[in-house]
Amino acid sequence: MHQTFDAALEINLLHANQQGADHNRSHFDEWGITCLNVMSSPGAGKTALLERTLAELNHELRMAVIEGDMTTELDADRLRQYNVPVIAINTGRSCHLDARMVAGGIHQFAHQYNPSDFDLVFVENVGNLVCPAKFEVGEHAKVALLSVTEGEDKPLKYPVMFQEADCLLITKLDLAPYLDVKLDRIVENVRQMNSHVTIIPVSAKTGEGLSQWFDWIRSSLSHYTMQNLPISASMSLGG
Ligand SMILES: Nc1nc2c(ncn2[C@@H]2O[C@H](COP(=O)(O)OP(=O)(O)OP(=O)(O)O)[C@@H](O)[C@H]2O)c(=O)[nH]1
Ligand SMILES: [Zn+2]
Ligand SMILES: [Zn+2]
Repeated sequence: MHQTFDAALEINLLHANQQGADHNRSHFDEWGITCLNVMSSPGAGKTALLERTLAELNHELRMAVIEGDMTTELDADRLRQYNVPVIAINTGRSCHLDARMVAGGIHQFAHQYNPSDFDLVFVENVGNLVCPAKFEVGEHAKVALLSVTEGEDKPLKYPVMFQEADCLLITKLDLAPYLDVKLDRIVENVRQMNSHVTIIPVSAKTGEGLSQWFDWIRSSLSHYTMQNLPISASMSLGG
């Protein structure tokens, strides 16, 4: 009999992946790096957002990118122009990055650079609205993008990504006037799936909303760095 879905196999896969993700996160914690996993369907604007972010936060933060793509280095080459380390990972047939692939990227990064010199690593996941949300890679927080061109119903039809996100960026805001899309409905549908997520409408083209995105990055950085200070350091900070 043809079986399309094997729940036990999926549970085993996710369990093994979780261990790999914990390993990756312990590296980031040891180096004092915050890791953000950036996810969306293909073309929602992940690379464009990272281009603006690398350009505008370069003087303030030391950043690197682990760039996942199925076969090309097109995105990695776009981001390399911003003079930050970009480690490209080709996933081949896989439609998402898993913890093991990202571990390869992290070890390569640590071999080429001194990781303790960095504050922030972005993982740009493979464009796919479903699988990336299920496979943790060792990130501290998940950032999901939904472009206004995708339609208001996507949070309802593809709930996992929206349930998992810590920050949701509604992208390509500059295009909203040309579409029959209501921003309020997108926000309402996202809220139905996740009442806590921070929602920020942005345009990488005009720059609208980016300062709020940068503030969210700053606040998550201080949150995770404080959490991961060695006990002696956090005690001495306490008084
Ligand atoms: N008008 C407009 N276009 C945008 C914006 N952000 C991205 N785009 C365009 O949308 C297309 C896809 O953007 P990318 O940044 O490559 O999208 P991506 O999510 O990285 O795509 P994949 O990595 O292939 O999944 C490009 O043609 C961008 O120029 C925006 O804010 N406004
Ligand atoms: Zn991209
Ligand atoms: Zn997949």
